Amino acid sequence: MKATSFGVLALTVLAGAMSSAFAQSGAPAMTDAEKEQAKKIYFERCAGCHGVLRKGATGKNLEPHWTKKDASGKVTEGGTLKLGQSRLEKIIGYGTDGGMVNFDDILTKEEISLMSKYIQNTPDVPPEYSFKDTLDSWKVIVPVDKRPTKQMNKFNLKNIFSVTLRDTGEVALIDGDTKQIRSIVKTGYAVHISRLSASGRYVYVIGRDGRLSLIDLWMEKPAVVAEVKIGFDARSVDTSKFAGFEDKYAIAGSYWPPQFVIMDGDTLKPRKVVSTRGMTVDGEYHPEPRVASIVASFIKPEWVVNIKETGQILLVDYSDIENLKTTTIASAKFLHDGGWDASKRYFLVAANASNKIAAVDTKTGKLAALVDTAKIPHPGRGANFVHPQFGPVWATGHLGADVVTLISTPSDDPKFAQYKQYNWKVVQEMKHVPGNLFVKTHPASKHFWADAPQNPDKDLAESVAVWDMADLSKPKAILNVAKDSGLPPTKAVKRAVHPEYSADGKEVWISLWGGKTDQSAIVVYDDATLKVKKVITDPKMITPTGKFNVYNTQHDIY
Ligand code: DHE
Repeated sequence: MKATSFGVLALTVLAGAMSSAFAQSGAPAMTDAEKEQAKKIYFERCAGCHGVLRKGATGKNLEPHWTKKDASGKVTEGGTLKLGQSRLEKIIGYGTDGGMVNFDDILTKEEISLMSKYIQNTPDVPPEYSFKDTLDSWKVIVPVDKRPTKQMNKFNLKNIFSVTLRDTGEVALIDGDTKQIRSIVKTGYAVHISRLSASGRYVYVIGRDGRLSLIDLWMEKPAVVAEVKIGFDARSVDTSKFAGFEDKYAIAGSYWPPQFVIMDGDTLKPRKVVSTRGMTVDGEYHPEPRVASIVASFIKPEWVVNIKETGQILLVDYSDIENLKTTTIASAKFLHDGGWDASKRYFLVAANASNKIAAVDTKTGKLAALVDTAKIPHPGRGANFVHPQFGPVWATGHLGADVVTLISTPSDDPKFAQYKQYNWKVVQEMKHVPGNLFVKTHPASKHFWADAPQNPDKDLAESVAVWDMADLSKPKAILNVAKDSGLPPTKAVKRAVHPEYSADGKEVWISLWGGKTDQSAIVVYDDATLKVKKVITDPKMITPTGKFNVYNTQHDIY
């Protein structure tokens, strides 16, 4: 906002058409319309990392006490320079070394200026979302007794991929055998993940807007059979997978309000809402402890629910949901994504602000280890393989460091007894590049894949690295996925993101995540030869990101 327009805005305030922003000493004034626009952009682009209340997690704290240069003349907050309009505009436009991406190719100059003003104003506290709100939003589109009693299509369901079409609010169900799109399903906004029921029949898809959609793969053309809105902002979902509870329950985690919802698995009828507000591992109250990753145990009727801001890992026992029992395990902040070790007894989750991986022993219900790693671990679900020198390892990549970390994991198999001495130690750091989000391998493969979509270098962001797990000292192969796709070059980065294996472990699918109006693609590689097998470029496939192979997701194979 230019200084000359300030007086005009002040008059508007007096006329009563302004937000309360002007009253917040020293914060740039905004009209109600500007504030509404900024609120929408903040939710879509910023809240995921910085939090609705802007207390910070993956991203920095953005509360006015240090975004705003106040009239008191105080220039630092805890030794850090207060930001102010022009510094904020630079950070939003060009990003930072600390992992903040540049928004100059996503937002206009005016939007960047608007957002810089918005975050110097006090955040609004959004409304709560009650059990009744959840229940009122619940819709069964096809009742259970009207659904097929057997598979009505001829697809090889095991090898279907549920693909997030991030900017269209859809998922594409792509046949892994033929590479044909079998169905495009309307879902919530910017879907985050798809997860499978224990039977592999139902796909659960959670939108960032909290809309959970249940897709029945047995229908002739798979479609949504039930829906519910579990909150305003969400990222995670899973189902009950323990013997006797298959397909019985679903659980979805919300960022705002900070809570999780337990539902019936086949209808999504809400059964229970549980708040996650409470004390951090440091003993401080946090008003917005968001639900990060959730995973279903195979060895107990339990979900592992990771609470980001408190650093508490909850083991939620669903054997009696009317009398819910929860074990709370203190780990470290801020919990984000994670996956099972090869035995599926230990769940390993990134505590990304502490540069640690927390491992929970789901058999004993105790913390097994807190392992120090390089900066900002981001495993996705991680990847398991048998290291030639150190035995079973679980791997994580890093957003903030140029390595892939290999951590030795315990095994009951006597053939691995010699490796016990390494358990829970970092046994190797493989050289990669910063900006990695996902790593992947498969029990049938000899290769290990890692992307780098957040790397500031365009070539690196458009490429993936592949190691030979039998000899990790061999130079890794770098595959430029954008070039391999044969698509015309674009100014916007086509981020190569999220390697995902086919059910048989013979192909690796990589999304090329370009601009909303650019042609995107999924590039399918032959895992043995590292040659391109197929480039899927259907015009309907807009901004593909996460891909979830039914069989691998159902059985947590990675
Ligand atoms: Fe994700 C997993 C949160 C940005 C693609 N992401 C997760 C999980 C969480 C999370 C909590 C674990 C879910 C689970 O296992 O139950 N992601 C967040 C954010 O808060 C963040 C940083 C910012 C935001 O606003 O959402 C964020 N994530 C992204 C993206 O920008 C990605 C790259 C593209 C997209 O589609 O939005 C992205 N996240 C993914 C994917 C997974 C994921 C593909 C699942 C990985 C898997 O293999 O299971």
